[in-house]
Amino acid sequence: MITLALSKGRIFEETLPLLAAAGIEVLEDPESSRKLILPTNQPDVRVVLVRATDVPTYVAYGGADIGVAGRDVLIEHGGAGLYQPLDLQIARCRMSVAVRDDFDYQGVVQQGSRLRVATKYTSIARQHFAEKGVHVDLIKLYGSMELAPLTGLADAIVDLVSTGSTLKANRLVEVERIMDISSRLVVNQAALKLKREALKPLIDAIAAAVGQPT
Ligand code: PRT
Ligand code: MG
Repeated sequence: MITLALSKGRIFEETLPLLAAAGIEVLEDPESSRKLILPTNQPDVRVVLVRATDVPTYVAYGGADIGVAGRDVLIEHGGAGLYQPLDLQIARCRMSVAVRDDFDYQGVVQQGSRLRVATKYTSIARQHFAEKGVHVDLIKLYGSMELAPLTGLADAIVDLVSTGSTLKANRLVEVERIMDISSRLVVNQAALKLKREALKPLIDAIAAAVGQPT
């Protein structure tokens, strides 16, 4: 049995065509089913639904053999125990710094003042500002980062941006792009050896579907 960990929403939706290219069809829709384990048309392949941030944990500890996770999630997790053979180029967005449209970010950076930054992505934010030589107080949040600069909790946020409409709706502006983000295939290192006969053709078929050799 091969267990594939996916999160509901964009990652599930965008992984489906790649699975189809590998001959795998998920037999239930996670949006209407309450099941957390979904069967596929292949009796020896099943999908487990977990939170996006839990995918690396499931795969690293062998709760799933393989999974799909965003680069943001993988950097914050650290990636220990995971083999990352493929960038799937799905669920693309960017990690950016954003501030209120009336906040002088460049001024604060040039003066060398401390910056209060709210984010879910503390590792990425810490590294980014350390490289710039900007002193920051990081405030860890688990969601609705956009609210932090509007309420005075923070001067800036580090968050994912795709269309930019969430920032715009909250009168925030993107002042720096930190990195491009897409989702990757992650594989449990032990499973890759023990279940190689089943996993290798699956990884190869997905690689062919995204146009990358393995
Ligand atoms: O939503 P939930 O709390 O259940 O979990 P999650 O946010 O971790 O999962 P999900 O499914 O929302 O995101 C899974 C992965 O998709 C992330 O880890 C990213 O790698 C990737 N991804 C791609 C995104 C976005 N685009 C994205 N736009 N993840 C989140 N967003 C959010 C962003 O945080 C912001 O709140 O969408 C908002 C901005 O979108 P725009 O279009 O208004 O700019
Ligand atoms: Mg989300």
